[in-house]
Parts: sequence; structure tokens; C-alpha cells
Amino acid sequence: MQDLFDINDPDDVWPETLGSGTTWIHGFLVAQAGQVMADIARVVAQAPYRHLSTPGGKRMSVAMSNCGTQGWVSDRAGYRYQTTDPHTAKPWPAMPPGLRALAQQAAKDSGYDGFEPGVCLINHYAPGARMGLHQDRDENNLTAPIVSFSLGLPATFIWGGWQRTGTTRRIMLRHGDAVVWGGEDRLRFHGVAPLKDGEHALTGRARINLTFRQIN
Ligand SMILES: O=C(O)CCC(=O)C(=O)O
Ligand SMILES: [Mn+2]
Repeated sequence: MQDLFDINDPDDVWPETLGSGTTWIHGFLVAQAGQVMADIARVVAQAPYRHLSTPGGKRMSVAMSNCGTQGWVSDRAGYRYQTTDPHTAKPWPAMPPGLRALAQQAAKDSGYDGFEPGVCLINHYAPGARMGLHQDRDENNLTAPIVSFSLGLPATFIWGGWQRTGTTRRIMLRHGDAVVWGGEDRLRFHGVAPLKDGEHALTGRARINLTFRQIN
């Protein structure tokens, strides 16, 4: 019998609602993943992945870079967006137009027309890397959604409520999945459980996550 669903078939893209403002688009960028990885390789050649410190001085397990007009950074002075990469003192690499268009398409498909992402934060998870529960609230514009793309190894995404404590839902984000959250869900707490080891044909022993943010 033929499988009803083939994870490698680029036609297998389907939306699932996670909340009134949140859409999980399974398989959204499977077909474009090779191009997206090539775009990311060019960005991180100019602005290498690095482990930032939290304001409290802890080293983050996720390694990060950015592209766009600004980039998200963290150090002893706090969390913020800034126009230059603190490691190179140069402007962040421009956001590749294909990446930007893909993020706008995901937003539109989720009911958010007119999304203008200025920043793409690039997260690199090696096995064991995780991201604690947090809200994305460093953006000046909280009316625009967050668009998240996942590539490579699968990860457990923790989807919470509007308080740090309380019930959470765990979903497995796979290669090519997009999640778009906005509206009343824009400030939900979320995080990522420690990445399980594995090997992915495109990313190797890693998961890459991109979050597109409209900061103004
Ligand atoms: O890696 C993910 O799926 C989420 C990343 C995230 O929440 C962030 O970068 O703020
Ligand atoms: Mn986040």
C-alpha cells in the first residue's frame, strides 16, 4: 500500500492551526531548502555563528547570526537589535531577497498580509543545544507576526501561554516546517528542548532555525 503522506514530497504542504493567531505550515519550505541553505551559507561566511552571552553572563547553547538591516544581539548590557555585527563591527549582511520573499509568503498564507521583515535571526542548534522559554518582545512593532523556518534535524518546540508558568504544548518541528505567530499569540512564551543527536542530509548534525522579524 502506498503511504498517504510522503515527507520527501514537496507537494505535501499543509497548515495546522495552533491558536487564533498561529499557523504551523508543515513542509512549507521543503522544496526551497537547498536554496535557503545556500543563502544562509553566504550570510554566515560574512557574519559567522557565535555563542552570545545572556545579560546574566551565561553562554547560550545556540549559536547565532543575523541578516537584514539590523541584528539581534545579547551581552551584559542586555538584549537589543543593532545595525552592526559586534564581532566584525560591519553592517549585518543584507537579507537575501529569496529568503525575504519566502517569509512574506508564509505570513500571507497565514493571514498576515504586508509583512515587512527587517531582520532574520539565524539560530544554529548542535546536539544538546536548547532555548529556554521566552517571549519575542525586543521588537518595536508587536503587531507584525514572527515567521519561523526550521531546517535539518527535528526539534521539540515548546509552545506556552502568556505567562512563563502554566501549561505548554510540545510539537515536533521538522525540516521545512514554518510557524507563523501574531495577533493575540504574538507574545506567547516559547522555547526549544535540547536537540537530539542525528544526521540530516542537508544540515549534518544540526538544526537551523530562522526567525523573521519586523522590528519597526
Ligand atoms: O528555534 C526555534 O524554533 C525558535 C527560536 C526562537 O524562539 C528565537 O530565536 O527567538
Ligand atoms: Mn523566540
